[in-house]
Amino acid sequence: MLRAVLFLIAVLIPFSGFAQRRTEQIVINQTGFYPGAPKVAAIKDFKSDSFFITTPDLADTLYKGATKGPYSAEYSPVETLLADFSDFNAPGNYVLTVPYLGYSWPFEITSEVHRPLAKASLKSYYFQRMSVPLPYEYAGKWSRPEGHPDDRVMVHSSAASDKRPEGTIISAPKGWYDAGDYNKYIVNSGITMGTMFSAWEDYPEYYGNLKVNIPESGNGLPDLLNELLWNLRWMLKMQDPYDGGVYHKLTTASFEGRLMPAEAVSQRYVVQKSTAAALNFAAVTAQASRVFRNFEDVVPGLADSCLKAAEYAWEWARANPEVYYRQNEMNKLHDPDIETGAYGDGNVDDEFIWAASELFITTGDERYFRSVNLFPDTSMPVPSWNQVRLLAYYSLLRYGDDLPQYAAGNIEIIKIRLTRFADELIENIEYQPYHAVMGKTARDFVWGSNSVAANQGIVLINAYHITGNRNYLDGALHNLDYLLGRNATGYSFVTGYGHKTPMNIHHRPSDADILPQPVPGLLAGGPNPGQQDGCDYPSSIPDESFVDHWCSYASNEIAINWNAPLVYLSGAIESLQFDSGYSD
Ligand code: 9MR
Repeated sequence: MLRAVLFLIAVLIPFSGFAQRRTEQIVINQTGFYPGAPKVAAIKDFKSDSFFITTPDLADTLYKGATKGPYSAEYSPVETLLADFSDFNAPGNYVLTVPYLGYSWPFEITSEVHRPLAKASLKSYYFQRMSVPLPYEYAGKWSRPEGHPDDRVMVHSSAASDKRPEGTIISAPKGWYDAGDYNKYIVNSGITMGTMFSAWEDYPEYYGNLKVNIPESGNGLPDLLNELLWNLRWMLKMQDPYDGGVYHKLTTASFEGRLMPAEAVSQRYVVQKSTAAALNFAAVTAQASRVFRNFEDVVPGLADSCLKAAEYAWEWARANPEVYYRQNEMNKLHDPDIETGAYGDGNVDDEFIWAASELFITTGDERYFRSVNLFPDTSMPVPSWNQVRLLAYYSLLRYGDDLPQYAAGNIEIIKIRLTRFADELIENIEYQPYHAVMGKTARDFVWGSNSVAANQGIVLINAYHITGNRNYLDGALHNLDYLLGRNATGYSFVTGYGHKTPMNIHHRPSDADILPQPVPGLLAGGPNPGQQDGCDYPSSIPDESFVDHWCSYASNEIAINWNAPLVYLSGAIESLQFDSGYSD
């Protein structure tokens, strides 16, 4: 029946013609769309009243639409037209053509269209594992020998204590490489773990069934939790058992060269304890405790040890509320100098809020709730490694109905403010050049801007949970479309997903191995007009400040805290596709 209808349409619409070459001026989600979801492409710097959806061989024209626009952002001279074909919902493979301009990358319309991405973005963490070989069975052509056993880590002089003097050797194996570099940072593990534990807590049914072919698959824990456990095991080792404090990071003194993990063997150190590290650690282990409580048969005792660790770190942070990690100052006092990522956060109010909230939810202990001011101001800051207040709000919302009555007023305030913020985010997106929340302001384009897009998506999904209003979910999906190609660069920013994807990503194993294809499922940092790497960029316009080159660690690196909201966004949308009508 469907075929017959398509044939009829094909006959009725005259051939679009004049579009015999692929053009990069049409930017579109290069993977595809759900049948019942919004579907939009952007056409850069070209005038046309109409557009067409055709089969990839251009033989059959199935849909004709009128363009809208032009639209532009205040920070860019580029004008776009928007091609909205949301009411075309026949499953299949297509291209979008514009007369006299050309046709787009092919894309698919199908239900479960983002399932491969949901899996790959999670599987990317397996590829970041250290202290274990990645055999062919799980890693395919990206298999590699073990790197970084981290069983002989030295206590740096900045971290020395009576019980653990400088030079003490400790063991802190496992964990994930933070990014394109080979170090592990507690602060950045915090938001990463919190975001992915939240994916579990919000969508247990979906993740309960999502298998990504890792060694632990089928052991009684869902793969998402198996993967999180790999990093949690490392994090637990970063706590000083003698005082509860947590080392800020485990690192080499300088970044390693362009080597495979097994070849990068410089001495590793744990450095200075910090309040930010203790609080990130406390939040993560408190959340882990309640999550693993439900899997006592598979990981006996883990929930208890996590909670003990969380409370111990919390006490340390309360006793040491202003121990900041200031690398330059530290280097004046201690040797060797440490030059790797600092993740130095000069304000830990939000970390206190997050840790207190997770501890409160897990223990029900009113003390935690009373220990912080949940609302230092009325803003709803989009999460980043140094701003985790919303992670607290998300968890409080999730457990709102189970919390004591005295918390109810605050949960109401969070609902109101988060929904208001979501309204601001989606306001006028239909007039934006790429029809996305991302990029409404130039301020979105920071180092790791793609994680801003993904985290805005999570804000909107929370607003959808609160209200059931599909406009918020649509906004989240539009930001996913942005990440997958409907943006000013025309890149789908996820390695291996889409047609024009980063091939020279700043990721040491992908660079140092002999394969042309980078490890799949990794999100590039994204456009960043700061251009702090000093590389040669094609443009200085904020939304075009991206270059697919190894040199560009400020726009083309990967990082666990950027991939995590992509895991959440793709998994959440996949999980919500049926309720929202996307898959119909
Ligand atoms: O994501 C971090 C970004 O917000 C900072 O501006 C930047 C410079 O300090 O560092 C980024 O984090 C890097 C970290 O320091 C080391 N590992 C790679 C991270 C991603 O570039």
